[in-house]
Amino acid sequence: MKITSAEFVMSNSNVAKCPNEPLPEYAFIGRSNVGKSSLINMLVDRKGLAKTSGRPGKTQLINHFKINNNWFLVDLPGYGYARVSKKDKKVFQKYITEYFQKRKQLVCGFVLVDIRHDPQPVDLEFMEWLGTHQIPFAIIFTKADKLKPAIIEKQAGAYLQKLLDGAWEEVPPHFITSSANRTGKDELLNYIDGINKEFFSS
Ligand SMILES: Nc1nc2c(ncn2[C@@H]2O[C@H](COP(=O)(O)OP(=O)(O)O)[C@@H](O)[C@H]2O)c(=O)[nH]1
Ligand SMILES: [Mg+2]
Repeated sequence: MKITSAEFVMSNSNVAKCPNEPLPEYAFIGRSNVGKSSLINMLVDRKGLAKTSGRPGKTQLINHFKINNNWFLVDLPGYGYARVSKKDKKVFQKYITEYFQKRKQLVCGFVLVDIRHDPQPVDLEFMEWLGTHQIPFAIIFTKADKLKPAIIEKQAGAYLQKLLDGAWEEVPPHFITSSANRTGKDELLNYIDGINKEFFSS
């Protein structure tokens, strides 16, 4: 798929106020600094479209970008737990769970994980939460440029094997990417293109 246009539409923390056009939407989620904003910029070839930062983000907003006038990419802030003081129970931040539960246009969530790291509890719990709520998602391994080529597939394979050793019966679709050297761009855009075609033909 060729990207012909990419524009920022709006930021907000209220799911009800997100764009109401019936267009397919893809959301990027993961811990702060995993590379969500960089990946969006890399995919659409627009440096600085999504704000990137060396420091974990402070703003908690849902950012919509309209691509090719036909579908949306959504940049979310890093997730983490919000403590429910009463029972001291850990839950995900409200705007994130609301977004994933209420957003009808969402066709796929992309859960980003740093390819250098072993599975982290917060990522595993979020994937489990998505599974429980039957929200389709794929895993995107980021920062592949930080590993030697021979190690990349091995590290991704080990990560997926740990999912299989845990609660998952099969591994979700997954992609190996690097925003720094543009690895995985065509694969991801093809994947999105396929889902878009299904969306518009149904
Ligand atoms: N080496 C390398 N660094 C990256 C890559 N993607 C993001 N970064 C760096 O990681 C930091 C966080 O990136 P950002 O996109 O803001 O992460 P976000 O918080 O998940 O949106 C920045 O310093 C980026 O330059 C990548 O593919 N390779
Ligand atoms: Mg970001």
